[in-house]
Amino acid sequence: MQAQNRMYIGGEWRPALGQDTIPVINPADEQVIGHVPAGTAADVDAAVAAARAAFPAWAATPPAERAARLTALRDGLAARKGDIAATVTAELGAPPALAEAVHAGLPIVIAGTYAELAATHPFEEKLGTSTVYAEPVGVVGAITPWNYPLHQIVAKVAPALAAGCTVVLKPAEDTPLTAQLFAEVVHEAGLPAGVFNLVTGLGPVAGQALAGHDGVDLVSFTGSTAVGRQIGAVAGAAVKRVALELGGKSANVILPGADLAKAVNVGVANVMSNSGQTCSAWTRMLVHRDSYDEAVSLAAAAVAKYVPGERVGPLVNAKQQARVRGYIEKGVEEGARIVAGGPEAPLDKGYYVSPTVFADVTPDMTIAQEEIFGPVVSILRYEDEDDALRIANGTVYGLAGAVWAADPETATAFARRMDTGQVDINGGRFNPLAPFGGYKQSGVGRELGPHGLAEYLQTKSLQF
Ligand code: TXE
Repeated sequence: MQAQNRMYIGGEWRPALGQDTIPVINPADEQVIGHVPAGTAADVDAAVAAARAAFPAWAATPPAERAARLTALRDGLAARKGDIAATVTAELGAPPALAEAVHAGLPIVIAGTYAELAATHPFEEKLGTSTVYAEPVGVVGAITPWNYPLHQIVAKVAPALAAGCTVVLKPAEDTPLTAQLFAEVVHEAGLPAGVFNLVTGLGPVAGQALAGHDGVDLVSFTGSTAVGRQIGAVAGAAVKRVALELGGKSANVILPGADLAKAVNVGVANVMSNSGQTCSAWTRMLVHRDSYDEAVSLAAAAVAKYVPGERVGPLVNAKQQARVRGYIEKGVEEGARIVAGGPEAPLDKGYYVSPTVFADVTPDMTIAQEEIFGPVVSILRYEDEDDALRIANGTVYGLAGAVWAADPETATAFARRMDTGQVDINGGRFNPLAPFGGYKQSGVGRELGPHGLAEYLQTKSLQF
């Protein structure tokens, strides 16, 4: 990759203002694969200045022209799909098939939806005697995590650009190479200078400088609840727009009459995907007491197919590996029963964790309450539907979930009572237009589709 020691600011690759760099490590073999600049507050200032300078012209660019640039961006991502997948595999450790299909494939679809929405969204509408304009909020500070390196970027940048906003991105320090590749594609897509800017760096330095910057009108953050809280507080004090996409502890509710084998297999696959590093993962499996033992056996058999180093990649870094192993130890300490996996690392090299299934998990246990962010499924027993609902809703989170039942009506009725932002019914099907985001402490705001676009718009009404 050509640009590793540079940042993309004002339409060009510039050297960083400071000297420090951050090593990028392949978590599958712990080898250093590159270095990127550790951006400082001065780099953030330069990027925000470039985004501010570019804002008026981009905001005034007709939506059809913004749509054309987004189509070029989508096509550019599609043309570089192989490079993207290889880069995500190198810096996140994602197995190649997952990297190709999800890490590279999904953002292409999302960019495409925003190319279309930019062209079709009603940026001007009549309401009674008023004309209401949907105008871009301004300069966006986007701070993204490492778990889906490109998706997290595109889910913020594409709607921001569609709306007419300009962006400064601070990607996660673990996965900056994918962000650099994205900036190359932006450049090739012919976006005007300053519309998109990239500053790599550490969260508490570059991230904090961006989140608190006076020249930023909206901060869109995805990451931990702890950092989200800080960013929300800073944005609140500055009366600035903020979107927070935080953790989850989603329930996979298997109601009596559901196809148990399918619900368990799909449920286990959902958690194992991306080594469990997915905020919407269905980490709590809720099973009726009459089917409980059968579900536990099915889950243990299902997880055996997820071999570390083959179908399951490592965790992103040593800290996350230690954290997840700590949660597994905590589960044992608090009395849950391991039916597969355990705290021992399965391989000598790389930040791997054994795919783990816990039975006899009760709702008050730490592993049933806190986000683990690893390949760990907890199976909880419920007595009746009300009990299942109480358990499903009994965490501080509310991001996603699943309901399985004999028919979609029964599942839908249950899902409507769940305090959560997205629910898959009898397996569901990914829809890139469906709003994604949290109830309760899972966050503020929505991503994807028209609801994701609305985050980057503000209305002005003219009365006649
Ligand atoms: O997140 P951080 P970490 C959860 C998950 C995981 C835990 C810790 O439970 O185990 O968070 O992960 C930037 N000001 N999720 O430590 O630190 C940072 O540089 C401004 C859920 O990696 O929140 C990175 O770009 N920015 C999640 C981003 O925030 C700061 C995805 C996320 O890093 C900052 C990832 C600061 N003070 C983790 N400190 C999801 N919702 O999908 C850090 N950052």
